[in-house]
Amino acid sequence: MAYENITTTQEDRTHIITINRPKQLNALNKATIQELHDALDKANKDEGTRVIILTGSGEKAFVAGADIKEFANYNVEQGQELAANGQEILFNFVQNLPTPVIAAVNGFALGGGLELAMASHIRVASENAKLGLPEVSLGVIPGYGGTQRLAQLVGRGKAMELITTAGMMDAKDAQNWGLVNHVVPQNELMDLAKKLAKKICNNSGSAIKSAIKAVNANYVDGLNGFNVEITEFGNCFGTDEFKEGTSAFLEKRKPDFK
Ligand code: DAK
Repeated sequence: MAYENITTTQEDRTHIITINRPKQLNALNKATIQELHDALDKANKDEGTRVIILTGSGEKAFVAGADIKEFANYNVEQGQELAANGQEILFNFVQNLPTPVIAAVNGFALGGGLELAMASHIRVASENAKLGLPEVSLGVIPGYGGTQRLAQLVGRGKAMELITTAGMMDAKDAQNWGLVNHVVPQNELMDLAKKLAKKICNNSGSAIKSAIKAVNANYVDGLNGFNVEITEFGNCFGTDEFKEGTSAFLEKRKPDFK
């Protein structure tokens, strides 16, 4: 599939998706959101892919937000429709993807960019990263899940401060607040993301899929996360990977998860 706004590469079992609109600091327009959906869907369905890394091209930005030029003229209906559509095809889609997604935040992650990073399962950042939800400075609010996910990650008080001041956190602050897991110099960022990906690849894909479902269940209205955990835990016992994992342990060898 030919993409105009992203590039994709496969390294062993890790699929790397790079948002590639450097002149616009990788801002997300509708076409980019659709391409990201298509690429993530394809990678998730590819049996040779176990982890996905999302990053931005260049050294300045992961994603500097939704494309302001594109949404500047939307009306109320278009705003609601596009927020709902974007949440479904990209942001909720990423959060619920059975294949783990690591966001390698290589610079500005603002607005929709931070929302994309927050929807990802793991976030790592370069030292120059700046993260924020500046939407209220434009007269809108975060529309791709940011009001919910930021509060879940850093707590309601800090989320309120960051959103209402339209401020930016530097990478170290973001790490201290639990918004990103690790901070490294920019030239080490992809190596770190790939190292984490490699560790994930050594484990059972079916168990990871169940774990993602169970963790996410806490954030779904009407679902009891503990009950989902019990169901998913039980399901693991019916998988070949459980048999392989336990046999490998008992036979004192490394498991070979296909
Ligand atoms: N959209 C479009 N173009 C952008 C952009 C953006 N978000 N961010 C940067 N650019 C473009 C700039 O216009 C500039 O283009 P040229 O003028 O060269 O043509 C180029 O990227 C370089 O940017 P700067 O010259 O501004 O670079 P600086 O180093 O001076 O500043 C910056 C970097 C990241 C601090 C600054 O560019 C900036 O403040 N960018 C905007 C950040 C921002 O406010 N992002 C949007 C957050 S709001 C919706 C759902 C969700 C949303 C909206 C609608 N619907 C469902 C309808 C979410 C909204 C947001 O994400």
